[in-house]
Order: sequence, then C-alpha cells, then structure tokens
Amino acid sequence: MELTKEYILRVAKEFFEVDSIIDIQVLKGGHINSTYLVVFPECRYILQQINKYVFYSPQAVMNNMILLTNYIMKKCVYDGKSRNRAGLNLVPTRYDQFFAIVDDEYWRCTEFIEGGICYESTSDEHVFKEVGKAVGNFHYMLQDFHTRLIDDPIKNFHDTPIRYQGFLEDIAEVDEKLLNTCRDEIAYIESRKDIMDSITKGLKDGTLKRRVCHNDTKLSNVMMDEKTGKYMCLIDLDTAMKGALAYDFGDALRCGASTAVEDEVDLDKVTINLDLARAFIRGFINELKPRKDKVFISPAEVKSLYYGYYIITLELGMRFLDDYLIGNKYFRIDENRPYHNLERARNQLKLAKEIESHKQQIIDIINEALVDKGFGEEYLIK
Ligand code: GN1
Ligand code: MG
Repeated sequence: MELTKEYILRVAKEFFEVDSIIDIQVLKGGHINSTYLVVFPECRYILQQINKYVFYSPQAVMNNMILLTNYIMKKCVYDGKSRNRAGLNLVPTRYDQFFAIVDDEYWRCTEFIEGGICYESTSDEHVFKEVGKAVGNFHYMLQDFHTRLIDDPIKNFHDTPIRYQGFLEDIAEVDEKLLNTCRDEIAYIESRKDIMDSITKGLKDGTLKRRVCHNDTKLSNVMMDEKTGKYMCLIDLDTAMKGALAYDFGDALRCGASTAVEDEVDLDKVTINLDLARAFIRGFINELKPRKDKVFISPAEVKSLYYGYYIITLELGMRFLDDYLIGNKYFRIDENRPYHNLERARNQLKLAKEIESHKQQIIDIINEALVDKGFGEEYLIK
C-alpha cells in the first residue's frame, strides 16, 4: 500500500525540519521495502520503510549495514578513493539514532548519491562488465571481514535445500485447484532436488569458504557513475550475511544477463545473452585475479561458479512459486496482476532451463577469463 504524502512528511520529521521539503516521490522497483525520495532545494534523500515481515530483526539489518559500510569506507579512503565508493551514507534521526520507529514501523534514511544511477536492465556490455567488477571488488574488499561480526537478518536465506523443504511443506497445505495451476513448475523443481545442495554442502563441509556476501546482487543494486560509466558501489546491504561467493556471482548474472525482465510473461523471450554474460564474467574475474601472486579465492570456489548461477535462479523461481501458493505474503505484487508471482516463477524457471542448456558455453567463458587473468590450471573447470 502506497502511503500518503502527509504520512511520509510525518516520518520525515524524525530526520529533518520538513518545511523546506519541495517534493516527495515514490521509488518503485524493490519487491520488499517501500522507498521514497525526499527532495530539498539543494539535495535529495532516500526514506525507506524496512519490511518487518521479511526482516525479523531490523536492528540486525542496520548493524550489519553500518559495520560493513564503515569497513569498506576505511578501505576506500586508504586506497585514495572517494567515500561514495563505500555505499550509502546513513542519515541519523534527530535523536541521533539510525532508524525511526513510527507507528511501530521501522524507517531509515540515506543520502541520495547525486550523479549515481542504478539500472533495471542493460544491453550495454561495458555497463555489465563494470557490474562484474563491482561484485568481484566487494568480495575483494571484504575478504578479511569476519563473518561472525555480522548477524543473519533472515535465517537460512540462501540455504536452497532448507528452502526446498519449506516449499514441500507449503505445497502439502495447498488445495488441488491451486496446485493444478502450476503442476509443471512443481515437477521441474522436484526433478532438480538432488543438485540443490551443490553449494550449501560445500559451505557445510568446509570445501567452500563462508564469506560475507551481499546476497542480492541484482543489477539495480549496483550504483554506477552516470558520467564515467564506472561502478561506484553495491547498495542494499539488507541481506549481507555469510554465504557463498558463487551465489553473489550467480545472482548478478541471473538478473543482468537475462534477455527479459524478471516478470516477462512471454517465455520465448527469456534466455541468456552470452555476450553480456561474458562481459560480466570478465569483469568479475578481473577483480579476483592474483595480486602479488596472492589469490584470495580457492579452486573449489571458482569451480562452483556455474552451479551458483544455476541454483540461485532455480531457488528464486521456487521462492516466487512458493509465495504465489501461500498467497503473496513476501514479494510485493502489482495490484493489477494477481498471478504476478506465478509469472515471475515461470520466468525464472525458464531461465534456469536456459542456463542448463548453455552450461558448456558458460563454463568455457569462465575458463577463458581465468586463463586470461593468469589463474593456474588447478582453477579451470573441467
Ligand atoms: C528481492 O528487495 P529486492 O527487490 O532488492 C529479494 C531478493 C530477490 C529479488 C528478486 C530480502 O530483492 O532475494 O533476488 O527480490 N530480497 C529479499 O528481484 O528477499
Ligand atoms: Mg533488497
């Protein structure tokens, strides 16, 4: 539900003297939080309501965001880069707190980065290569940040087998008529149950490193410099928590290298743009490259990249389908599209099939990029 201007002004009062506000706009795009742009004559700010249904602990979300942004900022400044490269700057409330609670809802405010732009989609390989660099660099910068310093703001967020169990439990509660609308989709997901743990198994047995991950590396979460075309930073650290490098890699590709938007209903339009995928992969691997002969990722992590791409896409298809079946409680839907989450699910499952059928090409692209960047034989995917 969209809130009125009067209501947003009431929230804004927690952060500003509101008399000089000249406009308030709704920013659409995200599926979870509600976001508004507050315009003053000389600058703009973002006001965001944190979704309490999705994030059981908004405090954990904010603590993670502050710790990680400060850490990245120190690194940027030390390397002689702009503070804007660190991420969004929080604006404290008039009581110097990092969120305001209004009518039992949590609100935060950040500075709008002027000159920055976030794309919903792109067909430009230069842009998507920069996105690859942004995601790779995020991991480069956070390689030594201890995962125990931050909380999981959503439990088992990218634990695909646990999500699958939840999906099966939800299906068991749903009536036949509703199930009949998505039998093929359910059957496809069930047919892939044996590979769903390919990444999580590695995290649990220690063959894959648990890292601080962003966990939502979709294109619109990468802030780009409008003038230079270079990446600035990753935004939306709400889901930053321990996880697998391959999922951050995969989620970015899932979103940015698809030939259609996430809710396109004409499934013939949904496939992979391999040129865009190549651009991203080269940008990403460029940031992981050996520096002073030191590599911070392992051969096992590199080998897991293709599966990260496939499984994160399958997982999102399953999450959309699950939410459709339980009555659209999690992902916000367009009010004119009652089947929005089913449509999103079909789209992502089609994309997952396309990833499977392009497996060898994707692996070849990863290997070529690894060779070019000086990775040894042991890193190549056989
Ligand atoms: C959600 O909030 P937003 O729109 O950036 C979701 C991601 C999905 C994404 C798909 C907390 O992200 O996991 O990949 O939608 N975020 C959460 O567009 O569940
Ligand atoms: Mg998000």
